[in-house]
Amino acid sequence: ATAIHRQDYAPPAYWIDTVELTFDLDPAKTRVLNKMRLRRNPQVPAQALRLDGEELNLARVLVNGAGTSFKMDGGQLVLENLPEGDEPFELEIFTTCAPDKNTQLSGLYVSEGTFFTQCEAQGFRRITYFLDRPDVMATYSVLLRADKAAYPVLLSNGNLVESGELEDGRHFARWHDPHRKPSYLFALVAGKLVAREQKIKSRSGAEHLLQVWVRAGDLHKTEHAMNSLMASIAWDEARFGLPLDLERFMIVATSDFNMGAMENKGLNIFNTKYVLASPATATDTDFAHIESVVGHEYFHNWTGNRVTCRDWFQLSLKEGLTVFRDQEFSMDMAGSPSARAVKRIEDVRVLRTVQFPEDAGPQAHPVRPDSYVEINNFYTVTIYEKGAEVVRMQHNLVGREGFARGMKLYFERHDGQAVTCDDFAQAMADANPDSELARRLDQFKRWYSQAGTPRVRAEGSYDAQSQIYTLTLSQSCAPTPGQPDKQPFVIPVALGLLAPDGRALPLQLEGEPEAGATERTVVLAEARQSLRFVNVPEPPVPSLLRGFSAPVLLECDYSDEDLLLMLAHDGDAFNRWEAGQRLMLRAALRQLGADDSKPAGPLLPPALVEALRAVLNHPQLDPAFKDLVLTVPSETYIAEQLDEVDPQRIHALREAMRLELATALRGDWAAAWEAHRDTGAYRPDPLSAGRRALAGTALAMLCLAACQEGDPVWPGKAYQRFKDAGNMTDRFNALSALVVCGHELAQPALERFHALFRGDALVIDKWFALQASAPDRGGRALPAVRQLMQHPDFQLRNPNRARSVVFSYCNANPGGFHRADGAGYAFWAEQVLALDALNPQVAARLARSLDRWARLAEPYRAAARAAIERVAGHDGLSNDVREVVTRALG
Ligand code: HT7
Ligand code: ZN
Repeated sequence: ATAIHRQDYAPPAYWIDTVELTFDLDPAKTRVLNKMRLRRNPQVPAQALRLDGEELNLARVLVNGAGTSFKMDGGQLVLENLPEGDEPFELEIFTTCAPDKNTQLSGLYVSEGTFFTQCEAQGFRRITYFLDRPDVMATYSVLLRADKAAYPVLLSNGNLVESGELEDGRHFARWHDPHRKPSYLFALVAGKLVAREQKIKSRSGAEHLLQVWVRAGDLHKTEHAMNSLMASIAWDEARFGLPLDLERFMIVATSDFNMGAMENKGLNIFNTKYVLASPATATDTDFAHIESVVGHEYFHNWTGNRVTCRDWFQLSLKEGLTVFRDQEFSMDMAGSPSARAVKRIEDVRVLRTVQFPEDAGPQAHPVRPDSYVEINNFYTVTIYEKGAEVVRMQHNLVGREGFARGMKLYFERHDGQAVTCDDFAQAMADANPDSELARRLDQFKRWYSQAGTPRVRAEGSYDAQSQIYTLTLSQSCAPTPGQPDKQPFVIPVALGLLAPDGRALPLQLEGEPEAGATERTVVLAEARQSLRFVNVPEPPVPSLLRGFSAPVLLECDYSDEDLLLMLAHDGDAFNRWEAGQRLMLRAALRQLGADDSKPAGPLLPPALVEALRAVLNHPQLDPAFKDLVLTVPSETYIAEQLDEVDPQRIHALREAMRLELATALRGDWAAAWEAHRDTGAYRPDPLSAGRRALAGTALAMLCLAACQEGDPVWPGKAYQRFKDAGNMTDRFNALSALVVCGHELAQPALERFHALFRGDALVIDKWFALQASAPDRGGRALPAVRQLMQHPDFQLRNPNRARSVVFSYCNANPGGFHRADGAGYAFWAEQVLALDALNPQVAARLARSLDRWARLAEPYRAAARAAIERVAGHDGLSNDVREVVTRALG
């Protein structure tokens, strides 16, 4: 397969104005009639029409009603004898496809007897021949015909125009979407479904019908999704003035889906995981994810659908912006400043533990990539999460009002168009001509073109006599594949200065007439820059990169005392949390740097333990925030700080640190459990979710300490909690506490859990995932995983189930996966190949588990390399997996 390059972009040779699709739906052989009106693009030299197609059976091609000659070339349907001139012409194409054979879940497929489509990025070409690229936008009319008993509900984009009966027990529905759209936003659904409905009025007084479609037994689990949709609609109108532009907005849930959800115009299709929730079956995390994914897909209606991408290199134009919008939505919904900070910390944790490693490894790519082989491999954390950070920095540089102005201009200029990341940044800058963004736009755009995480180094010096504090900031960025040299980035650094007693000092830069606020954002744009703060009465501690104002690695030689001061007093909740993380990380790295793997004394310094105790017992702090502060940095995050990684050593060390925290704070954990265990009637709001999270961590810590000492009391309490919990969060936390500490009550609890929730696929996914990520205990994880795969409920072809077992083991169980005998890696290779035969997109995601193999210490490194080579050497590998392993081997 050949790479596609951004620089080769050329506009299409033809435009497609209208598309009339007729489907005769049949799982084994669906007939598709595609009638299009096309015209030549006068801006492009005359040439043949080349239509994309994949796994289609072509029956007939007519041009203006008459047969025509055509040829096939590399899967494309090529038409050379088309009418000349600028007049539109009609092209009719008859094809068939086999939805029940479609295990890739791209194009038209069947899930539990219902037809679904997934067209992003290039699935439409698996339904009919088409110019399957996002800059070709057309108006769609769709006629669906199917057996009425088997497929009573027939849905497509837009408005229902007509429906009725046909002969032989069949029926039809005709849909028309008034909005022009690219093919990747086309959708249809046909099957036995029921809907929760809600009528709403928007600010303008327009009425809309909202529907959430699910299988009959799931209707009672759709209230939260519907509430989330209504909240999303209200939020987008209030914050950005963007109304719902459709009479009908539908969400449909399927249990077979490659990703989270899809923003098809007016007919969003969701993984059931992000729709279905009841207090008895879904955790607080599930509820929060549903709110943010429903929001994300809804927000795409403007950022993605009304204004779409010119080509797939611009994917972050819609994804980065829409992630930024869903993050802001969740923060605004969370309400309190502390709940906002918790959300920000959670988002940054994902960025640092998943995106930073991607940006430092063999798959590193810019937010706007320069080339790809398989576009599905580029739905990455860099495009999504780093892309959102790039939008957030623009927001920080122009301010909240300025950002709203920029959005308004963006839609004024580009509504109905397919555009580029440059167009977005230009609109932001033009709407804010006096901003730092406008002044430095070209340089700022390096965030789109240069891969890698910049490293910012901060050095401070205080002169008591002049009362001047000088802060020197410098930046660098390591080479990434294909980009050996990096130019300086524009880095907004939000900062404050803390006095030795923790007070926030007013900030006055040299040359300014008077002191201003206690926080400000400075812009680092050179390789090295110095700032001189005047009238600083005492040597300050700099609180830098507040709220994680830029996606960089910050290095500063803080003393332990500085960090303890920030942990106790920093006015910025993010940096307060960050100080605790730095202290724990420092303790971990100290031990990893020691020759002896057995620590002489405690791993966590007593002052840190006391500081963490103070946070845990603090009367004012939010429980969710406490829970985050008391969580030891992840193994991936610790590993990222090292040049050579011994995963077993890191795992053992982190477990030892957790045990120390569990035993040293035993009484405090018990008090926290008592104080937070009851949250009253279940509500998924951030405050009560935070209380449950802290109670869950407390219980886990207490079980850990107890199991270590053979004390049966806390495991007994956990088992009791597991049995009588009133909601899934408490029940699952108790179950997990037993499994993680390895108590004998874990087994009966697991059996009981399965019996209670048998038949509820999403809950059984949790049951599988918990066991697949359970501690290794002398090599037991891998055999346990193999056994789970023999369970009658296991099936590899269902992506959620594959993720719950195979991905959980390979990505969320480092102690079990990184075996010295290489058996974990051999299992990975086996599963990548097995999945590749069914679903290359999902296989390619699993293939990413060994991205960072080259940094592993021996014997892991050689074994990992051998496993990757085994996959790479396999005949008939998909483009998806081949691209990943080729990059991995470099
Ligand atoms: N825009 C959607 C992307 C998506 C997708 C991409 C490739 C293959 C399958 C897929 N399902 C959904 C999801 C989103 O970001 O909103
Ligand atoms: Zn998206």
